[in-house]
Amino acid sequence: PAPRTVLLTGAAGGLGTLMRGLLPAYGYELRLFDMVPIEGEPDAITADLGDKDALREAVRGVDAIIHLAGISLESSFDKILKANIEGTYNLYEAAREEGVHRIVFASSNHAVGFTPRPQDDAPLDSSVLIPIDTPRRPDTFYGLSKSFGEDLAQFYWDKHGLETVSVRIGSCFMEPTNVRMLSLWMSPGDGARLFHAALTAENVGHTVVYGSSANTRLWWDLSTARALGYEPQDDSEQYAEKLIAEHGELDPDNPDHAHLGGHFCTNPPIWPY
Ligand code: NAI
Ligand code: 15L
Repeated sequence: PAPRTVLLTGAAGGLGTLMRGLLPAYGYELRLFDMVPIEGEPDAITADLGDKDALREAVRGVDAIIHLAGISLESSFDKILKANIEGTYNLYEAAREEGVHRIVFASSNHAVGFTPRPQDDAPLDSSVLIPIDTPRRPDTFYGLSKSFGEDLAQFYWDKHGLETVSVRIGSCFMEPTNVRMLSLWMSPGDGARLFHAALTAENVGHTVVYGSSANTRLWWDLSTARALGYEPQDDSEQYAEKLIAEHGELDPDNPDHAHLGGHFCTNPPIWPY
């Protein structure tokens, strides 16, 4: 049966807030989890991913989990180790112990961030799109933790039959804010469509997908996402003229623009806490 009760970790964050707004329309009943309280949500669980007892209670009785909680930018290895590596392990262990069978894991483009981006003069057909089985090339400790999360997900499928869809999210914000995001943007509406597909597709085992809208300037292959039933409705192209006027085209000689992970490869934004 399709899942109904879904634990949303990282529910206080940017993507969590967008999904709290959009996913109930698909019929999901969300249980919210974050280390910071969520205004207007007295039933949300306020706990850290390091708190195994709280996690065990949080996952008890849910049909599936969308795992967004964690450090979402670059940080020290120690902090990433606690929140993203140990935290994701703690969540999977809790899910296994409580018999939850499906997790949607928020991986990131930064797990493959050092992959060269397709050049602007390349023909935009599927032969140049970055394939889903491209070798992982993390661009940060952050990206490394997402690479670990994907391996953890594969392991829990092979060993314990716990299914995961790992979504290598591009940039999911209300609007794209730079030229790189014209290629990587996932509109919030498409984000909800993709999470819904990842929650409801049958027999996913461990499936890895790229997460973006059907952008004109797409760099990667959406076929594994489409195979889950995802049908993106949006395209960032409506923002192209304005963003290119503001920032200029991507420059092949600029190291910030050379790779899929963009400036995370050279000068990553640092998690402020
Ligand atoms: P965010 O930083 O706005 O939200 C992350 C949330 O996780 C925060 O509310 C924070 O309080 C919570 N959190 C952090 N450490 C925690 C811990 N130890 N225990 C409990 N809660 C903890 O990030 P955003 O943009 O909402 O991203 C959500 C997820 O999606 C992250 O895992 C991020 O890596 C991933 N992602 C997001 C992308 C995007 O475009 N927004 C792109 C690629 C991946
Ligand atoms: C990510 O993984 C980050 O969590 C998000 O804040 C954006 O920076 C995104 O990647 C991106 O590459 O634009």
